Amino acid sequence: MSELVVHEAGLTDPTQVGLAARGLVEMYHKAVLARALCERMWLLARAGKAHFVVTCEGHEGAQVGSAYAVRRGHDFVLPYYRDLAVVLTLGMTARDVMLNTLHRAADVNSGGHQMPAHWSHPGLRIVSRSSPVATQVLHAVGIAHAARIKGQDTVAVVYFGEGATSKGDFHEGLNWAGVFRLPVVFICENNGYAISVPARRQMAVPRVAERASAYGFPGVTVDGSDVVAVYGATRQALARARAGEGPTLVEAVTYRYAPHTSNDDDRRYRPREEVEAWRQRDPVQRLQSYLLSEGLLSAEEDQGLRERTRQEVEEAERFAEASPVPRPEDALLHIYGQPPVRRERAAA
Ligand SMILES: Cc1ncc(C[n+]2csc(CCOP(=O)(O)OP(=O)(O)O)c2C)c(N)n1
Ligand SMILES: [Mg+2]
Repeated sequence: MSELVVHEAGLTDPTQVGLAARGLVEMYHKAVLARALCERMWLLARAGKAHFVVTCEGHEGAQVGSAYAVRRGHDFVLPYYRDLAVVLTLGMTARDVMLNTLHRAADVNSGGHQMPAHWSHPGLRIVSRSSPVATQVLHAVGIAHAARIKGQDTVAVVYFGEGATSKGDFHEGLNWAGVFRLPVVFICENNGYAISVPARRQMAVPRVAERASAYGFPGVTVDGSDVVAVYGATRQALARARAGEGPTLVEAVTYRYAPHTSNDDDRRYRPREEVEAWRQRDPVQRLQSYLLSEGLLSAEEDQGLRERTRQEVEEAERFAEASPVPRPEDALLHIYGQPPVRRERAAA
């Protein structure tokens, strides 16, 4: 297991992981867009327009950094509900997110059928998940095994929180992937809490990454607020998987600033000082400072990017609000191969 390297200021040198300026600015745009969408989603929840929101503030470094390493539309990605910035980096748009948040019929994820934040997009190979935590780990291992049998060079990339690593599904999935050296990358976003339960009540080891050694493959821990470090670790894990060398467990240490979901009140289990301390290491601000100080983005360009992003979110919200809600008679669409016949009609 690697030691966690934390750069209190600045970022890992991007040239070490093959990242050029253009890539960094693209990542920054995705992170800024995710943050702006999150802020808007909370307002929509408070206004009663969105019945349930899950946001990712604080996780952008872990999410954008890892997703940027994926071969988009080629590798299969199984995100979890927290992964708004993952799906944006893979190619979902602000409109896609708003149609999902406002439960519209045109929602690409499920046409308003699934719970919000159950991300999926067939064209981008983003695979829908079930609500019970960690079940997507087994789906990813199955997809990776299928790729192996078919001789394809696709990798399955699966995301989950540290709370999910207490589930049997996690251990069964890692065990199988280790035994068959499958092309799968396990990405844990360790934010220290599973709703109100702190990590020390979930596991008796300090790092999730330690668990990989029990299944015969490497585990690495990276600073989740260093977008470049996360990219580098994920890129390496994907290369290993594609070369037939088997799985890797990547643990990105991060924090969520907001409550678990719009149904949670985190003031009951987290001191405000703790949240504030993590905000000082904000992944989006760190990337912004790096770009400005290295002259990769001027203050004017930064302002322009933020303004365009704000407009993108506003436009997406207006578009989704004007878009029709699903029709009641479509409630069973895509659920059964043969729609069930109502009992009284069947009896007649
Ligand atoms: C099997 C199961 N148990 C409980 C829940 C309720 N639940 C939803 S999210 C969650 C916390 C998961 O925490 P973690 O995996 O650390 O992810 P985070 O939300 O912190 O990103 C729980 C307990 C569930 N969905 N499935
Ligand atoms: Mg967690």
